[in-house]
Amino acid sequence: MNKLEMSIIGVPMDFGQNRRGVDMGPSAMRYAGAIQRLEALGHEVKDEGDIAIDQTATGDETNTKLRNLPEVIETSTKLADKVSEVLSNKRFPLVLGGDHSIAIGTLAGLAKNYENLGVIWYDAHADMNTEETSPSGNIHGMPLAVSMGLGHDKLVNIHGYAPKVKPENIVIIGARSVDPGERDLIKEKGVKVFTMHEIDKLGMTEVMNQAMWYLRDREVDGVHLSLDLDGLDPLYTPGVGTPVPGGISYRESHLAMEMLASSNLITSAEFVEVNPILDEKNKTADVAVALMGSLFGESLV
Ligand code: EXY
Ligand code: MN
Ligand code: MN
Ligand code: MN
Repeated sequence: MNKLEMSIIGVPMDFGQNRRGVDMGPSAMRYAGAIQRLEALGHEVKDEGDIAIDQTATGDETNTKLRNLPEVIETSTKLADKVSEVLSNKRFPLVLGGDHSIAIGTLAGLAKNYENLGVIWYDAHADMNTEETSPSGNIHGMPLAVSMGLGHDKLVNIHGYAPKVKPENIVIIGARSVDPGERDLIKEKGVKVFTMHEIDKLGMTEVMNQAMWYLRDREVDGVHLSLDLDGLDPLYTPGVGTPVPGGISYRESHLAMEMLASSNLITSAEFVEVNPILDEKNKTADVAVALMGSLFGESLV
């Protein structure tokens, strides 16, 4: 694994959903030793600090179809600028969430710098709702739809362009809780999905090989890993806002990260939905940091 010049960006964001506490995810992952773990692997790590979010804000209670829309727009805009700045400094962006709505900003900051960006979405969910299809109005269930150019125009056009990602360049791994509207969109747009059924049937090695070859065949010039800790089974990562039983195991996740490390495909990453308030001690942040170790070469040394 090449030694990277990495920039860590914290996004203490909980406005994309309604479980308070996930704004403390970045601190929890720093406390779990994220920086030290990556430095121990020989990477040069710069902590860029946190995106400024007004934690005294109570959010926009009026719009129940797009909860806290102004706060999500503001944070996504700031994050997109920061990610783009990190890329312009030729550094590797590692984003620590915060709820999964932050991916709207991450992908907005990334995509403009690539011709054909690929995305691996490691998640129990498809995060592909729009205001019309969402059962909750929580924007953390919408980032993939938004990044494909579907949804509220102020979200879709963050950083001044749209879409960010082509549907055929997206691979979802670990899905087991997908809403009807998301199913329709996945079929209509031809998004590649490896649900838990495929992982059970094929095994993680085969799923990861198929996922990586799929993206190579798409001739992507970069791959963003968006890892939602609720992709793992809640036995391993209980500190998440929307846990779904029957998830990916701890070792399957390390294998997936180790295979990505060997591939040298990943050009940016984010780890999201760590909520220390819902956690057992700091277990979920500890798992996130352990997976970062495998993603950035730990098991190959
Ligand atoms: N699909 C449900 C919704 O849209 O409300 C649940 C979304 C959970 C999203 C988490 C971040 O992955
Ligand atoms: Mn908060
Ligand atoms: Mn998610
Ligand atoms: Mn999820």
